[in-house]
Amino acid sequence: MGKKNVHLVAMLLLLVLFGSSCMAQAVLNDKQATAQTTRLYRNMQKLLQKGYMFGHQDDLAYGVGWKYEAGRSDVKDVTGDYPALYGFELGRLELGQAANLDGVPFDSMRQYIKDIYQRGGAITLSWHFNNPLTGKTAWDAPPPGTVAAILDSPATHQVYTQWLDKGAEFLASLTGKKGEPIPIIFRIFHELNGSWFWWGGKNCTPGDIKRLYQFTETYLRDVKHLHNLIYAFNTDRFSGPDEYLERYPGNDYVDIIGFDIYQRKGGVDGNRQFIQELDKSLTTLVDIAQQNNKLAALTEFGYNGLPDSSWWTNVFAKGIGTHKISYVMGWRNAGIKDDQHFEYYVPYKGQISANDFVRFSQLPQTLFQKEVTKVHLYR
Ligand code: BMA
Repeated sequence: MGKKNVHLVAMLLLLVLFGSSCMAQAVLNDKQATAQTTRLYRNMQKLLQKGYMFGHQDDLAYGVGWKYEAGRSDVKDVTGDYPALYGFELGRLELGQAANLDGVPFDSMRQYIKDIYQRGGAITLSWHFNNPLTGKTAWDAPPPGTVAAILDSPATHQVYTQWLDKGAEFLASLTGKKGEPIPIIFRIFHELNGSWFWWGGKNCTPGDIKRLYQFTETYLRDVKHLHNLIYAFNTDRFSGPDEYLERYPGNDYVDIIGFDIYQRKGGVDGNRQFIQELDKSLTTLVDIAQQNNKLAALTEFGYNGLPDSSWWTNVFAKGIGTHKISYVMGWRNAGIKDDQHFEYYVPYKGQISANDFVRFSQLPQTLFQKEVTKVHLYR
């Protein structure tokens, strides 16, 4: 190759490299996002090269057989480290109640969130808010029309915005040592392709839920001036890209895309099917994320009661494989609930999958608190 050609090839290579790194750079939609929020999002993107953060819902509030013990966590009891990401739930905040629908006091939640931020963990919030048309719970889906009523009926609209005001007040109270707002991955209207919540599936039209998503985000950002929110759009399990995108409010409203999935069938077949479904769905998700410059995440997962002693490394980690996702979040360790049903998705000390969970936590691609503290998510 002549000298000229070498230069030409080198320039082309630089262009390709520069071009692809530019394309890969996802940017938050909120142009006024706080410095810490922008940094968290950027650092989450960088972390994709290392692996995925492990998250757990209500991790610090309670676990199997215990409640509200300072510093305790089932994840830490088993692995010696906290999760890297922590989920909390806002349901009943809209009613002005002191505790959420699972009994977690909002004052404690605020303190957990401050402590987590202080040690460099990431926080995500969901909101099973009541039905503003019927006044019943989030699961009160029929009659259809709640979403349309929020958009079009002044009375329902007012109830809804008053609820958002209460949410905004709590969100604004989440501040760091210097008064800076703590960044929150906000997972509103979760599982919106399923029909079990008033905002999902056949309980509203895709057009209406998109409008409500857009309205809600615009209201929180421009009327309530919240600039610490990273919006995570998420469906439940889905059949393919068409179903996934049917209710997508648009690239200008979404920063992270994810889905929720639970394993319900056990045994060799159940495991195989779960690995295949995870792999297939993550392939689609990460494709969509790359095409739209978004981050991908497994926003909620679980296998209730963890009856398989090698589930973490043999099933879950295999399903995730090498897909480039930012985090995975296990749902809550409620233990035995008031209705006598048990519910937990992360092992407690002595649980049969506990040893395997330790092995899982030691895989190079799984990130827990100590690892993310080192990289300074907010710096
Ligand atoms: C569900 C269950 C319920 C809980 C609700 C909201 O998946 O865990 O027990 O009340 O989430 O957190």
